[in-house]
Amino acid sequence: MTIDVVTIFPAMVEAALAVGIVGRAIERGSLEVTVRDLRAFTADRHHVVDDVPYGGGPGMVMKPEPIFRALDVIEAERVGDCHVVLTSPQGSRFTQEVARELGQHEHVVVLCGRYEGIDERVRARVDEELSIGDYVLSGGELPALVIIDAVARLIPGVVGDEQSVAEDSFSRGLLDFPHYTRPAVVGADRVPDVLLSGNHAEIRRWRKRESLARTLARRPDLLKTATLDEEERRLLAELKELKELKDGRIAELQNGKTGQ
Ligand code: 4HQ
Repeated sequence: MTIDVVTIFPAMVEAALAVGIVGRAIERGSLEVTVRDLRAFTADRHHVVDDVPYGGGPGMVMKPEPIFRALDVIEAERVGDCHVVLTSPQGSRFTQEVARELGQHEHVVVLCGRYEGIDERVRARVDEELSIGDYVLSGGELPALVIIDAVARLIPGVVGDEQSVAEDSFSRGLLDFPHYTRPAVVGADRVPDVLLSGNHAEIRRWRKRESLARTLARRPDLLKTATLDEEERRLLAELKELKELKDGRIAELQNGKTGQ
């Protein structure tokens, strides 16, 4: 898979891509990323990439022609279809599922916006507009890096342990279970006995239960789409019943029914 990133801050993107799991993937050739400096596609002496907005108002808008020239060059270099992504708060939400879909494309181009945004006519050359979340960033570089990181992890061999990718919380649609390492005791805080028991069936069950309990407490929305096995469905039913009992008791206490 190849990814082209178009940005006015190539050094920022390159620095982040040089380290960690993504850095190693690129080194090994599991993933090819070319970072393109948008200013290299300007035609004027000062390499201007922005201009004032028609209609007035604050801020600047990214000029369309440098972006068009960058896309022309990339599409001429890459054999086959390029899937063009624009990062913007107006995009659809980038999720693990979208990461999986992006990974199916041979060539992906990520356009990083800056300033108030991009000239609307660029959208005609964009296949998919993606937002990494509902907050305002200064540019599309961090979203591009988020997208590349999530996509790279799904390429076979990029994450050392395939098992850990398959078990990653969002692969299973559930939140992760709690993790512990040595020492077994820190102050008064002990590692749960089951993890020291050596009973692997019990450990598996405990982890499933913890994953489900956390998801139910923190992200119940995820349970609508998670794929659960038989045991998980049973554990979830148990947890929901417990929660109902607990909520019932709290309501009773608040109504002053208990202890009277
Ligand atoms: N921006 N998810 C404005 C974002 C963003 C986001 C990127 C800020 C583009 C022009 N992009 N620029 N959130 O906030 O993707």
